[in-house]
Amino acid sequence: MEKNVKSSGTNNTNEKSFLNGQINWYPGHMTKAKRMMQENIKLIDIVVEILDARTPMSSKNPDIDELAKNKYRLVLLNKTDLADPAVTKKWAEYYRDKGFYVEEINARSGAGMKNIDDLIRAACKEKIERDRKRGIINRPIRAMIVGIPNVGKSTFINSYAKKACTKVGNKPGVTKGKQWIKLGKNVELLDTPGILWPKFEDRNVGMRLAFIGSINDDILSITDLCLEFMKFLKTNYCNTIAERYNIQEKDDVVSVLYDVADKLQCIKKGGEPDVDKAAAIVITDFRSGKLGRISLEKPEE
Ligand SMILES: Nc1nc2c(ncn2[C@@H]2O[C@H](COP(=O)(O)OP(=O)(O)OP(=O)(O)O)[C@@H](O)[C@H]2O)c(=O)[nH]1
Ligand SMILES: [Mg+2]
Repeated sequence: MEKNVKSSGTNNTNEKSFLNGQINWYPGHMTKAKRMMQENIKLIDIVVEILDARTPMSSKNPDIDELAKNKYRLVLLNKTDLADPAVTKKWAEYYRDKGFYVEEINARSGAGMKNIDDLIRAACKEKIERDRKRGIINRPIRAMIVGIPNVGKSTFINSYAKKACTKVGNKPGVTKGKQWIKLGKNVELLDTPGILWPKFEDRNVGMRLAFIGSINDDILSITDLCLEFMKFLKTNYCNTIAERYNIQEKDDVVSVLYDVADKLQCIKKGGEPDVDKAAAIVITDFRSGKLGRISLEKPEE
């Protein structure tokens, strides 16, 4: 892949790279994951969908609405510690308006996690009521976690299960080999999350997913990715780079990246600035929250 800074920007190379990535991204895993989800979805009552709070639209796979039709739904906006709180509020409203139960969480710290049990029960209240009328009391609600790579599915499951983690083995009527994690208030969680393939016919969607690390970094050179990210910051969160790395704000992002390389003493053997290294640091800083709380998209866009 072309890694020359000079080739960056909105040229055709980038468009092509994204298209290639879309076609070649481990189709084997993808098919297997989708099959697993289709098989398991029959067994469950509620689909708990995890989205990245920084990109709650781009990190939502549209296939899930078809796969999960007739299921109760809970949308979790995860990694809220990394996202702009005011924007996250708007996203929560946006999905509530669409009829989903929604919670803002930080699966890593546990913030927002205490409501999950009650929300799942609220979302499934029809089923609980139906069961009750038939004299069935305390039949567990069965949930499956779904989401695109890296949104925090495993972290969520671990955090949720921490309180009352009892693995129950094969149960009658349940396909062999499935593990259910028994949780408080009669909720059982399938311990294998459904991995969804992110969709990005839209270049901006692919870009945002690359920023957050949900698609392979090598779909685009890290330097090109960083320059795109810096352009986004310039428009939406200006001065972020200048403040973080203590450099002058400039219009030309390539020049800014050189300044970052200089400031961070990213230098190649021959003494040339190592912009690739600087770019990787900027992206890592964003992903770990060191650039502040940044949302990549807003519902009104
Ligand atoms: N800052 C922050 N990081 C989180 C949060 N939740 C998860 N992470 C981190 O995000 C990364 C990915 O989390 P995982 O739980 O492995 O994500 P996953 O969806 O299971 O990923 P795959 O198994 O690859 O599909 C890890 O480094 C987690 O520590 C959160 O709420 N805030
Ligand atoms: Mg995982």
